[in-house]
Amino acid sequence: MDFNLERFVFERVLNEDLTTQAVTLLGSLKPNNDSDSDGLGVPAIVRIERTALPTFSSGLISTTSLIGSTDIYSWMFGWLSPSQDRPDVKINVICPATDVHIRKYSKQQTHIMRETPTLYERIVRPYIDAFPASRTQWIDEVISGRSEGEKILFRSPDSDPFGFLILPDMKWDLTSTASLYLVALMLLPDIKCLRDLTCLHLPLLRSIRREATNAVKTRWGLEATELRLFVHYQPSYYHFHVHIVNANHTGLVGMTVGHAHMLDDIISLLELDEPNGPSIFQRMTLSYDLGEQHGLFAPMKAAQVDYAEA
Ligand code: M7G
Repeated sequence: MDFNLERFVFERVLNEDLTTQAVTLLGSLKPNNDSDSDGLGVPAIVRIERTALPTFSSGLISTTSLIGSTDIYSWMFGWLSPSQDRPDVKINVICPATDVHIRKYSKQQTHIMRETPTLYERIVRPYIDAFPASRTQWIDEVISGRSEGEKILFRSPDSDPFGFLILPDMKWDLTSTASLYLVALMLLPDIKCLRDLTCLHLPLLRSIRREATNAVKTRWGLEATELRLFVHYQPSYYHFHVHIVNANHTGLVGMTVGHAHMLDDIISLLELDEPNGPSIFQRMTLSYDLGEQHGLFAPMKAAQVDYAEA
């Protein structure tokens, strides 16, 4: 997909993050062919975040250079002035953006939800099952090799029922080891989330830990202790994956207590499980924060027990 940001028509600011000096904009991208249209474009989210500049300018991006692109997602460097060697900003574009994207990236209050196994069965599992396949289209593109094929760092044999691949996450700029961010994606869609994990998956989880550590050590010279491996609950995409991040790259949105679960802890908990009984993740209450715009928010909020009265 061709992204010429001059075709972006700004509508409103979805969010501004003063800590990272990032701004997320909603607008539309006009079609390439001017003659074809009544001028209406497709919804687009453009998130502009600072790279290593001492000051931020929201001025016009004069040049862009694509880092990667899959399905409706593209990420690129941007130059505010073409003379600079180093890019000024990293830009993520989602186009066409769905309502789910717009809600996810909008500023919102979060609440802590306690999800018992019963609430999981009654509310969360049906929500996951109803997720449209289009939401994980980007994962199909990557696994089939149609997208980002040249970036794959490790891939299990396709015959392996618990196979996975490792590649740079689109959150990473592929350049700075300090912000190294990779993702391990299961080849098959059977495991949707943390709740599905059992001790049968221990070889898979240990294998992800081993291969991620090896790949990072060989290519970027980081030790195992310099990596933070974690799993999100709730994730944005219900196709099992593990986040692999430089341990010193902290303060990211996806690292809050409750939302991020250390892979080491997950392995350790599953090791304590009885081999034939239900998994710890099928038995425990999981607590996490949920934004008011999240699709699970309303039913989960309505089902919460008031602990002040319990
Ligand atoms: P998540 O926990 O489901 O959602 O993780 P999050 O976005 O709230 O963290 C999915 C991970 O996949 C995130 O770290 C995304 O940055 C990453 N990711 C998402 N997309 C659409 C792509 C993509 O197209 N390519 C790559 N390489 N990574 C992606």
